Amino acid sequence: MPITLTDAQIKSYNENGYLVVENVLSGEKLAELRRETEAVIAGASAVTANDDVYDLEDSHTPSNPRVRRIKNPFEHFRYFEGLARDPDILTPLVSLLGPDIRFYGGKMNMKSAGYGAPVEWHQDWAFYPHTNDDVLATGILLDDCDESNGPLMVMPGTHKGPTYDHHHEGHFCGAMNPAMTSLDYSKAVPLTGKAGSMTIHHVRLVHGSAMNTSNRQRRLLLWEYAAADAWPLVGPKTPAAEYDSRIVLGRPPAQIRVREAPVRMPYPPAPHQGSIYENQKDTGRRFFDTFEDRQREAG
Ligand SMILES: O=C(O)CCC(=O)C(=O)O
Repeated sequence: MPITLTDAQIKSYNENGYLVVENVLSGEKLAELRRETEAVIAGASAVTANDDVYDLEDSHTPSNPRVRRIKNPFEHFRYFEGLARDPDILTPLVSLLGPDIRFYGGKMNMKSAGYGAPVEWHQDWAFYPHTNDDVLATGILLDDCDESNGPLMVMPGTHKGPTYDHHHEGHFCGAMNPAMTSLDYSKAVPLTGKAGSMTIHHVRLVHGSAMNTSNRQRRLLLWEYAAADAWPLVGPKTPAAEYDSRIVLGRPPAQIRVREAPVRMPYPPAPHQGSIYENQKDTGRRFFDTFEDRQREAG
């Protein structure tokens, strides 16, 4: 049975900007997600450079495939297209977004054991502001996730605060400058849980994640959803004519809803356009250690 959020969970989401919901996918459904993911990853052995599907670690070679992200899996693979519409994922969102929900986009982020790359602090809103902020991202955990394999980390309550600058030297870089905010990052909460759990974070919530230092991988399927009457200000990521095909629950809206929220546009674009990993290459002010930093420190 799909899960409906409790009043306490809804209150907590509204106050803190995040939730972890347990047992959203289990048994054969979780096994199928893992199988389908592994089949896509196996395809990376034929690839030498980033393309429309694969974002590769710098150390990737076809004989030793290292995939950092599967880009837009719903566009390339029928199974993932169906999963974006799965009632087990959508039902808990109804109390947060309303009965009409549009799928905005998604990706699978992989953090391989021992070197999986960090993601610098950012707000998704800086990448894709909408006419209102009833927008969120869900994260299905494919693997048990604890503090050592690079969980998503969130800064509670920041979804009610400012939109931070995500630019560096005049270009969007998809990362905040941690030194330029008064946030106390020691208060970050790791979103840990068993495989099959689903994280939910508000589009304005500050979040990031550290390198995976464990000997276990951490795969996270991130799906982004919006209230159907929130219209993206950046794009179009999806051609307007196809937009209603992305309504995954309920109906397209008769009108778009505009509600005030602090917006910064992600322009001019990052010199390294592509995934967040590519964008953040230009940040020049890292918070999280990378594998290369650790190697340098080890001499
Ligand atoms: O994979 C992660 O740990 C964080 C990913 C993320 O925040 C993003 O891709 O926007």
